[in-house]
Amino acid sequence: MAEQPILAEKRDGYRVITLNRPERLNAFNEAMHEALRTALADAEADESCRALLITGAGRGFCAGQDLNDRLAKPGETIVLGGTQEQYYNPLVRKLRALPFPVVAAVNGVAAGAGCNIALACDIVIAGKSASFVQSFARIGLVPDSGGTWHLPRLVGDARARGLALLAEPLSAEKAEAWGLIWQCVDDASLVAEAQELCKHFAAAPTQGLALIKRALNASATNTLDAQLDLERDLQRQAGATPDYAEGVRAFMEKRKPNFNGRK
Ligand code: LHQ
Repeated sequence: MAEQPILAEKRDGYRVITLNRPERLNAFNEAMHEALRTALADAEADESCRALLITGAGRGFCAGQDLNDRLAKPGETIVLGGTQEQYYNPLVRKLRALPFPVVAAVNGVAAGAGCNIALACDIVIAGKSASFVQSFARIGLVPDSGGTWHLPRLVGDARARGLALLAEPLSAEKAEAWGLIWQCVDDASLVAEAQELCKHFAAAPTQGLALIKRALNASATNTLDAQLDLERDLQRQAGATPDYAEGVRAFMEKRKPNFNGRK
């Protein structure tokens, strides 16, 4: 039987999804997209899931689209766009909207859509040997999966243009220095560090964190006025959660809070 394209594990308070096509550096085919979509829906439906870790099997994180599925025969023109509509765009939207933090543990090269899927996660940590490549320009394509949106916002226009037009790999250390990712760590400690982050989130006020995600997602396109109104509305919702009451009580009583999470 063929290997499963996605490995999904349930841990205490969080889930781990491993992209699992290591012989192709975890490049996406349709089976992998379908399996990932199901795994994300399962995690969202499970109220005990308060964080998600996404990583890759083997030496790569994800090499984007499996190009074997997109090889034009001589004289043939391949029409692209459908895969974005059907798979990549809903995936990016889902990662941004999930009601808990998503941690990408980038264990090796993240190229093409694989790079931009990592950048759509809430926290990106990478091992020192990992790299980030906007490889699209090498094959005549345009960065997709939110790349042209996230890149300038993360690293500024000059660096976004350099990365997209030159398609050269950026080391994990430089990615951290440029603000493309949260943190670069030793390869040997990547898994442990990512798990620590997820354990932290699994004990955090999850509904509040989901509202933070909403506020930050909206801030990229909102005016200050609109964002102030949104903050007021989201704060009202956050203030109505049992976790807010518990957080303040715990602070006053000088003890660790015991948050409910998504309930
Ligand atoms: C691969 C791939 C791959 C198949 C490595 N496919 N086999 C959306 C919708 C529609 C159309 C197109 O695009 C998109 C979005 C996109 O993602 S477009 C961008 C697609 N990705 C790329 O262009 C990246 C292609 N890969 C590479 O440039 C290199 O493999 C990188 C820089 C990722 C890693 O280089 P190396 O570390 O030198 O590894 P390698 O090239 O030797 O790869 C290892 C194996 O993985 C190799 O197979 P082999 O049988 O020779 O061992 C590669 O053919 C295979 N592989 N990426 N995307």
